[in-house]
Amino acid sequence: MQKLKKALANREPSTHGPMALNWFERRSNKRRSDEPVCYRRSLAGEIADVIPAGDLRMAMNQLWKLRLRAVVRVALGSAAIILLGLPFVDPAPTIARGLTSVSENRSEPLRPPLEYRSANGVLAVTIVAAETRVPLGDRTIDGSTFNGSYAGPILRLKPGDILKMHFINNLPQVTNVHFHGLEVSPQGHGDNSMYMIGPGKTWDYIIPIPKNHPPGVYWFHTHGHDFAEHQVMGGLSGTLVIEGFQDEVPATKPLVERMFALKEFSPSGLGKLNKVPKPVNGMIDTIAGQVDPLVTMQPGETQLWRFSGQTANGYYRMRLAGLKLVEVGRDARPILHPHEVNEVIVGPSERVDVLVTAAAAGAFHLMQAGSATGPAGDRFPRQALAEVVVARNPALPEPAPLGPLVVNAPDQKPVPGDRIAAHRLVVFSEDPVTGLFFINHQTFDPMRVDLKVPLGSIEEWTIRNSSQELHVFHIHQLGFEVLSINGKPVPFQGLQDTIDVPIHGEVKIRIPFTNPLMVGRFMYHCHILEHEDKGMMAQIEVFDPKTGPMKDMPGMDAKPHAG
Ligand SMILES: [Cu+2]
Repeated sequence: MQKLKKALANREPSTHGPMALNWFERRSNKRRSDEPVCYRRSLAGEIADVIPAGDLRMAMNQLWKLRLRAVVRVALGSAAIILLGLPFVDPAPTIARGLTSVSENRSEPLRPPLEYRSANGVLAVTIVAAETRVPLGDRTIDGSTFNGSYAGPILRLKPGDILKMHFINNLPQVTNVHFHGLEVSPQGHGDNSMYMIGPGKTWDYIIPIPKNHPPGVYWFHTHGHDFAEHQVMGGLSGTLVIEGFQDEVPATKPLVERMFALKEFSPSGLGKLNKVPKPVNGMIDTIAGQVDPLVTMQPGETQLWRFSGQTANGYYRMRLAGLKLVEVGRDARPILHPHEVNEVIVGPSERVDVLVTAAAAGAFHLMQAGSATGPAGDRFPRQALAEVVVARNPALPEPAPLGPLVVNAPDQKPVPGDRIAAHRLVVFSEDPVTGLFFINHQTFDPMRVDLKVPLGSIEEWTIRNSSQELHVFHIHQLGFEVLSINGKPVPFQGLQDTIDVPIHGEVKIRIPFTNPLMVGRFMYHCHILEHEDKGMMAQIEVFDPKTGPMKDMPGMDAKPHAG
C-alpha cells in the first residue's frame, strides 16, 4: 500500500474530466499564481469568463460523493502497473523544451499535407477509415485515421462544386462522417449524421456546395453517439476548405497559408488510446499531425495560419512570444474587424484564422500555454506545439509587406431581429454522480425529436450552462449570430457555428432557420465529445411549412419538446 501511495503521489496530475479531478488535486488543493487559466473572449475582445484552474472546492464536494469509483479505478490501474512492472509513460516529452537556435533545432519540418482538390466542379475522393499505428513524437500510438493520415486529409472545394466521397469503413466498429459547419442538406446521402456505416461497409456522401456558400475552413469527423470521443481522439477527422476567404480578405492572397489541424491524444499506460480517454498518463497535443514540428518564416513575412480545433475535448490556448498575431477569421468566416491578440484560444470544433507576422530573424516557440475548463472540467498542460524559425531563405523572394487589412464579406450580415418566431431556453447540465450530461434535463435519444421548427423562422435561443465546467454549443447545418454573453451585448463580427458557454453563465444567439437546404433532422449539442457521448445532444427537425413535419418512425415521439 505504501508503494501504491508513493506511486500515486509521483504521478502527473490528471488533466481531464470530472473523474480526473482525482487524488492528486485533492492533495494539492491550493491555488498557485502560475496555474493555468482558461479565458474565453467574446469577439469584441472582452474576457467573458476566467476560470481559476486551481479552484477545486466544488470538485472536492463532488469527490466525496462519487470518487470511490474513480479512486478504485485509478488504484487498480496503478496497482496493475506496479505489479506488472509496467512503466509510467512520460506525460509530456516535449514540455517547455525551450528555444533552440536554427542549427540546434531538432524539430521535424512540417510534412506536406495529404490534400485533395476539386477539378471541373467535382471532388471525387475515396476515404478509408481504418485503425492505424501512428508515430507521434517519441511514441507510436494506436490511432484511427482517414486514408492513413493522422493530421487528416484536406479537402479543397470551391463554392458550386460537388463533393463525392466514397467512404469505406474498415474499422471494427460502426462510424460515419459529419461535415461540420457546412450549410447543406442533412438528408439522404448528404450531411446525414444519423446514418451509421457498419464495419466493412461503404457509403457515398454526395454534397453539393451551394454557389453562395460561405468560404472558409470547415472540417469533417465521425459523429457516432457513444463513441465520437474515442474515434475523433484516435484521429478520425480531416479539414475541408471552401476556397474564397482570400478574396474576402485580399491582403491574405499573397501569403503562405498553413492548415493547422489541432488534435490531442490521451494515451493509456501502454500508449494506446484510453477506452474512455482520461489521460492519467498525460496528453499529447499535436499540430498538423505532428509533435512540435518546425515551421519556417522569413523576416518581415506574414503567414495565414488556419487553426481548426479537431480535438475531442481539448482547448488549445496558444501563445507565440516575439511574433505579432492578428485574428482575421472565426468558424470559416472573416472577422469583420480583425484585431491583434496575445493568445489564440481554439476549443473543440472551433476554427480561428490568424495572421502571424515575424519581424526579425530568430527561433520562437508556439506554446500550448495550458488551459482548464473549470472545477468539474478538464486541464490541459503546457506543451510546445511548434518551433518557429525565422530566417532569410535566399531561394525565396523577399516577402512583401502585408497590404491594408480590408474585409470584403457582404454576406456577413447580422440576422434580422424584427420577426422572432420563438424564444427558447437550452440548458446544459450534468450529474457528477451518474456521469450523464443533459440538454433540458434529457440525454440524447435518436428516436426523439426535441424540437420542430418551420422553415423560414428566425428564433432566439438562450443557451444556459448550469454546471461547473465550460460547454461548447454547436448546431449543424447553419451559422448563427451571438447576441450576448452573460447579458453583455456582443458587437457583430460575423456568424459562427460554435460558441463557448461560460460556467453558470448564458449566451443568447439568433438563429436563421431560413435556408431551404436545411430541411430535415439534425443535431445540436455540446462539442466536447465526452459530454456529447454521455448525453448532451438533442435533435431538431426543420420542416417545410407547406408539407408539414416529417412522419415519425414507429416508436418516435411525435410531440415537439419546446425548450
Ligand atoms: Cu460540454
